[in-house]
Amino acid sequence: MKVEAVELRIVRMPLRFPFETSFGREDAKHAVLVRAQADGLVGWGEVPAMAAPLYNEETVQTAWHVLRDFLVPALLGVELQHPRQVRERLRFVRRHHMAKAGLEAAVWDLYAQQQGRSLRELLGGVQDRVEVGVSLGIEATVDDLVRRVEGFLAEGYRRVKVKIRPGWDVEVVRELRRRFPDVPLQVDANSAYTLEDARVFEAMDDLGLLLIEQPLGEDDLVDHAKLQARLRTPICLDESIVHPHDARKAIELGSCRVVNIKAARLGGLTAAVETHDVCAERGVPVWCGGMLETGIGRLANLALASLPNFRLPGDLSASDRYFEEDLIEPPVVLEPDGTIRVPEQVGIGPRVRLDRVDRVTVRREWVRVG
Ligand code: SMG
Ligand code: MG
Repeated sequence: MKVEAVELRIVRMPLRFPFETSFGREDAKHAVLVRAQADGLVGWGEVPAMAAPLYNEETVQTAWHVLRDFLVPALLGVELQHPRQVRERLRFVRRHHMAKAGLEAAVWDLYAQQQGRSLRELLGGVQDRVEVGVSLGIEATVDDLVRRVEGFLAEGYRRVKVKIRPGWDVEVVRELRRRFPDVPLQVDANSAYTLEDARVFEAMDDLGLLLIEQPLGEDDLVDHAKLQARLRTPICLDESIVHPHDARKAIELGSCRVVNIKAARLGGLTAAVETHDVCAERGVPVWCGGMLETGIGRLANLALASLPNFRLPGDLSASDRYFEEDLIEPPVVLEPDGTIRVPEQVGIGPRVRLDRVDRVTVRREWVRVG
């Protein structure tokens, strides 16, 4: 298979509700969509970067630049036997994992269609539905947060994750635990603390949390190991794990007991599967993280989350958690048992509604051979 042409688009999708984390507030989801053509087929991938480099170093603009000027030209016209070869082909560009992941995802979708198979099958997925949870941003008041949690529980979500930051942590989580004594609950700090704040996490240690996600610096496996040694609650790393070998090192150091897997952060589905395997071999459970993806990225995440070592509910909510109208049809929906079905159709599954993509596109350009 040879990719003949790639269309890049920057899209901006208004969020139904603003989403606030320890690093800022978002009113819209920005992404780069990658539409790749080969042999009369079209494959889609998503770069779920943000408008600003707050979660990691990438933005939709950096992804646009790196895709347009380096990654896409390096892939066009190249004979590929399997999408796993994309990672090697793009290795000459350092980092820019989200940009790489978006392009690789489009090739996975193309290849799956060419083979007449689902992405789930190709990746080695074994579950036909995956357990999911909802991720909640920081709200104006604890009462507002409680009301939002009630709403999502009523919709059928079974696991709740809340964002924390200094000043919005122990008291908030304690109150949630008081109001929802049995709900599987976890927190995500997005690197907002240092080891000097260990008492914050010690104070949360008896609240029965599933895990504490990325409490400390993204580049700090050593202090995470020190913190984990002081806690019974598992630490889960997100931002720190950008390569499969980071997972191995974190596990060996004792920096975490659970790993969040995002193909976007790791540079693609190939690296995500490898990270899954590294963790599985060491008996460490993983779960699928999210970046408020549009349906395009969401479907790929679902396929990934069907691998056997995804043993905790993912940040994989239904399309209507974030969007009035998703880019795919049918949209991703929550089943009454709090799961989401993994598509069985070829490729990523549901079709992409180009008319809707057009409506949210703010920039587009074709990149072709020559
Ligand atoms: O996709 O439902 C989702 C969002 C999940 O909280 C989520 N993602 O650090 O895990 C994380 C955050 C990163 C994005 S915050 C804008
Ligand atoms: Mg996180």
